[in-house]
Amino acid sequence: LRLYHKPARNAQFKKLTSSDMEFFKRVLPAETILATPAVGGTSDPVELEGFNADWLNKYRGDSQVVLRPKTTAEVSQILKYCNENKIAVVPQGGNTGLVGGSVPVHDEVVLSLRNMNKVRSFDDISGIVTCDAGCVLEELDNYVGERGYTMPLDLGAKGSCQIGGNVATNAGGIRFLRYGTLHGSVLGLEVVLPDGTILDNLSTLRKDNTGYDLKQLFIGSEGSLGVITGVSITTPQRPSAVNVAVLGVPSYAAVQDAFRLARRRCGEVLSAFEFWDQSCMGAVLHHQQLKSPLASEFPFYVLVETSGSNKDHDDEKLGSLLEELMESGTVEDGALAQDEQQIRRMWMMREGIPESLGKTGATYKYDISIPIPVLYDIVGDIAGKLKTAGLYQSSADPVKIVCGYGHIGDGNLHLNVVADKFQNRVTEVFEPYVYEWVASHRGSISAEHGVGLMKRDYLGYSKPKEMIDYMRRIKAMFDPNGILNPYKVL
Ligand code: FAD
Ligand code: 2HG
Ligand code: ZN
Repeated sequence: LRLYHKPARNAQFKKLTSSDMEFFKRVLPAETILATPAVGGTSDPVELEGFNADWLNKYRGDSQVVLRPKTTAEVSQILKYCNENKIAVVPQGGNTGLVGGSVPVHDEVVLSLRNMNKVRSFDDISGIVTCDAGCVLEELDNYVGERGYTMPLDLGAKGSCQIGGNVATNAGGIRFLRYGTLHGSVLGLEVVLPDGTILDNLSTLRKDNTGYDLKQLFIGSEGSLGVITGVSITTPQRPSAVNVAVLGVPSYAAVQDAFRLARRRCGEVLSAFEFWDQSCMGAVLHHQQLKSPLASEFPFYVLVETSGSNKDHDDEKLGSLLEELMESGTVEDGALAQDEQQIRRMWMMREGIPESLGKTGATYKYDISIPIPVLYDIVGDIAGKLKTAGLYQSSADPVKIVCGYGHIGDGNLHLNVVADKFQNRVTEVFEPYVYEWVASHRGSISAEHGVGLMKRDYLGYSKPKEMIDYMRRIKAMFDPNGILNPYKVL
């Protein structure tokens, strides 16, 4: 059984010895080290399980040591030592990544940022926050929220993912439509390189054209170039008026029409436009114990959110959009949230999808960017292929759900296939077919989740050889011994 292709251990990496452990004990407080008896420690291997297994329960490493430094200086000492001794290291944030990038492949040391979780400064006038990389996204959002601001990104994993992990994956999420990419909102980074050098670029300047913008290289580098220890990021004003509506839509063409009209009518206050299909809805209602706000089922659902500063103005705009959509038949039913609790429930109907599919079975995830008009075609295409292969016809078949959802406004589809377990006969139906399909539309095989281990062998479907060669050169320049997150990305 092959869950995923696991590259062989690189024999050039050192296996940990007691002298390595002694070094770690010298530079780190005892309570920040987890080490199993296999390397002379006393931790129960079960304690390390959470650091070795990913959120999907698909990728699994065999690390015997987890280091949880509290300061940038400690990170620097650890990396310098590991680099000199060719000890492989996996930087880990909240371990919510979906491409097998955050867990070891073999016995790499896990360097967890969870003890670096302090806000360093906040500027009340500009809304710029500077913090440790291990701050949990939701906690940061609460912190800036109390001061009248909001984080420019939001995602279903907000309760566990860390800002450093978000930056390392260049996470997109549900506010991307409004606030754009982290390449724009991150103003500065503090990064420790494998040789221990601390790159202090924690700028809080909006404008700084003093040559190459090195921090951009680390945004989306997935722990392969350096360990991000500090982040400064600009945060927008927290909107005082938020409206959310869920719409029942008869076709994918109508989803696009609704998006076009939403932009036209609510452009300046539109803050999210998400969609999902009936298969997702079935799973989410069941597993989150929610009730649909709509009277019947629809092939597609859309969540529209407006965020602004004038409730009456936004109510009027969203209200007339909904009227127009209903009158034209673009939307067949709709519900507008009446209070905070209903807003949360409607968001749960969208954000609860990954977890609900995970509760249904082993979930294959494809996170793709494609021009919006053909984006959903792949879902029917894959369902058809699985049916033809005799894998998705009756309840006895291994495939339970084939569904699509995502950030339609950003041209980003999440194609998910849920099976009773991960298995070759299912995988072979859509890999590498999905990647070939994406390449034929000049799309991206990773819109927002990254490459990790899952897609490193498929990078060529989205990037020309010359670009991959330059990526390799950049990797070799920052990490000549290849100790940082080996086997991933490239
Ligand atoms: P981890 O999972 O721990 O790590 C991810 C990668 O970053 C790894 O390669 C790791 O080595 C590296 N890394 C982590 N921290 C650092 C650091 N400090 N320095 C250097 N490298 C580091 N993603 C989206 O883009 N949009 C979404 O809407 C979205 N929704 C999600 C919903 C759910 C329920 C889940 C489980 C995941 C979702 N994701 C989404 C995936 C997304 O990549 C992560 O949630 C998040 O950005 C990863 O942060 P993390 O702290 O958990 O990082
Ligand atoms: C989301 O948008 C996340 O919910 C997760 O990016 C998507 O699990 C997925 O496929
Ligand atoms: Zn997403």
